[in-house]
Amino acid sequence: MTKINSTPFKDQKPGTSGLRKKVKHFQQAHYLENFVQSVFNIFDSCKNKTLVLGGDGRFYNKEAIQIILRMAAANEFKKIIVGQNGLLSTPAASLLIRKYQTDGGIILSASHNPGGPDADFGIKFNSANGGPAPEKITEVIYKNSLEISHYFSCESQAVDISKIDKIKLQNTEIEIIDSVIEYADLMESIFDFPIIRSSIKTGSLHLCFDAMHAVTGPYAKEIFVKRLYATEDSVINKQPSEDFNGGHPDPNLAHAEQLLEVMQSNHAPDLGAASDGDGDRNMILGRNFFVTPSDSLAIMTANAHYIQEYKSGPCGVARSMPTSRAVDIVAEKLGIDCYETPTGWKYFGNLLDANKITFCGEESFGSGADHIREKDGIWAVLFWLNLLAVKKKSVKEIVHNHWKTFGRHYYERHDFEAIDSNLANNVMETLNKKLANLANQTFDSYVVNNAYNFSYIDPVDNHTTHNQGIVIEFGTIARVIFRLSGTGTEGATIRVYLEQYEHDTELQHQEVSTYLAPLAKIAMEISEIITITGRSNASVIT
Ligand code: G16
Repeated sequence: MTKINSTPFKDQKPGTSGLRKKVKHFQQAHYLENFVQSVFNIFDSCKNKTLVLGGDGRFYNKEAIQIILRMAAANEFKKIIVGQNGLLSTPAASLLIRKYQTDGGIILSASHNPGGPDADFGIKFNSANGGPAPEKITEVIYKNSLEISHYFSCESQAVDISKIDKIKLQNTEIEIIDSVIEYADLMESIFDFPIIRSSIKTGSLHLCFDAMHAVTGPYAKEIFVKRLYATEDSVINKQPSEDFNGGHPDPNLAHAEQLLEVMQSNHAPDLGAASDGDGDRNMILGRNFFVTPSDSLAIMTANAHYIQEYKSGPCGVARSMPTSRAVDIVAEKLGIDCYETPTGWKYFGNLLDANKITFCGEESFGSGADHIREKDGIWAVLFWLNLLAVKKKSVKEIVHNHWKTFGRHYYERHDFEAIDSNLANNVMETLNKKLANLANQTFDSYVVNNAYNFSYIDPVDNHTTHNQGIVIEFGTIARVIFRLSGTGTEGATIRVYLEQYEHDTELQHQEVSTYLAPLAKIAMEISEIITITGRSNASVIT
């Protein structure tokens, strides 16, 4: 074991989902090591501790795994469970932490951000419940990173993680396991594979899944092709690549172009779906039809009883604050609780552990349930496949019927990316200053009835989180929300969320941007984004 002296980096505060920076930033001497030691230092002693380790396979994944294994051995961990070739989707890592009751796990991913030597890398710690470490732990990690003076490592040749095996590195056992099988088994235990398989075999259900050259390729092949008999070409972009084949592994209408083309063609399959870099996000499409993530959560909740595993209905649901309120209406009708949390999957962990919720979801293309403690892209696709196989209706019909019953929440997110941080902070400060005087002000025909900076008190442990975004409500019908992203790696990203409820079935089929245009104009006016940042348009609209 070698003790290596180091000095703190001041920028290792975990964001919405761990530490995300440019690869080159991580490659600075001692940078990754400092953060990893700061994680290890949350344990009084690492002896008798076991961790899961894996990542989405992006550039620097392989090197980082070797660095972490050497450090784990030097810190005298009992055991590290590593995905073969260093690959684990985020949901699979969460499952393994829970299944093997480890003390947590380290996941290497920058999620939906691009990969490659000039792109992004990330690392996050998940706790023993399988979920992203809650704030009280990330705060300790950050504090450790500011006080660090040394880390431990050891001399060793690269550990061969290409084969299923058990190896000793000093006194630490390294177990290399299949990255896919146990996750696929879990999915098979939740969903009705025979009914999905039979619909696929008889040709009444066709799927196109876009793995976006990211980690889900091998999972999709095992589950959709091998176990559910979908044709080989039902999974596209299935070969994981270190730079996602030059693409942006973000499953949305802006980045999943090939899938979109398939779903708009004359022979489009019944369900189109995509996942992101690390497999926790999902996008659901019907033939020439997009399902917003917020609607997807509401529809899952309303239709849970069609899926055997959830036949008695969810015990409760949760959504992040900027996610549309579509699920709230369903929850009210079902008579179950609906929680509103800050953005970040970590805030769902306590609610899931306390059995207060079964499903949770976010506008940022994330949905999941109580089977693990991460959002789960393939789980969501299987949910929809199972639903289509049972209901024998198209995606579009299911969504339209949902709107007819519950009303439609028109929804759009406008991202202003890579803004100078000072200017972005200026926008948020301007909004904060205006909050006190916004109530009762009229913009067009919209009257503000409430304006606030969102705070959250965790109902399980009473931990309070402040400053989670500015919300401006126009009655119960419409909202605009502003917050700074916590996942970007370049300057700051301002997210503007627009939402408006439409109960009139005659008005539920308008073009989204047109319908929301008046609200978008008001959001620009109140926030002064254009004047302050000099940007007249959002970089991406989803
Ligand atoms: C992460 C978090 C999500 C969050 C998303 C966007 O997802 O786990 O909870 O909604 O980032 O966060 P922000 O708006 O702060 O950029 P992922 O898939 O990137 O890990």
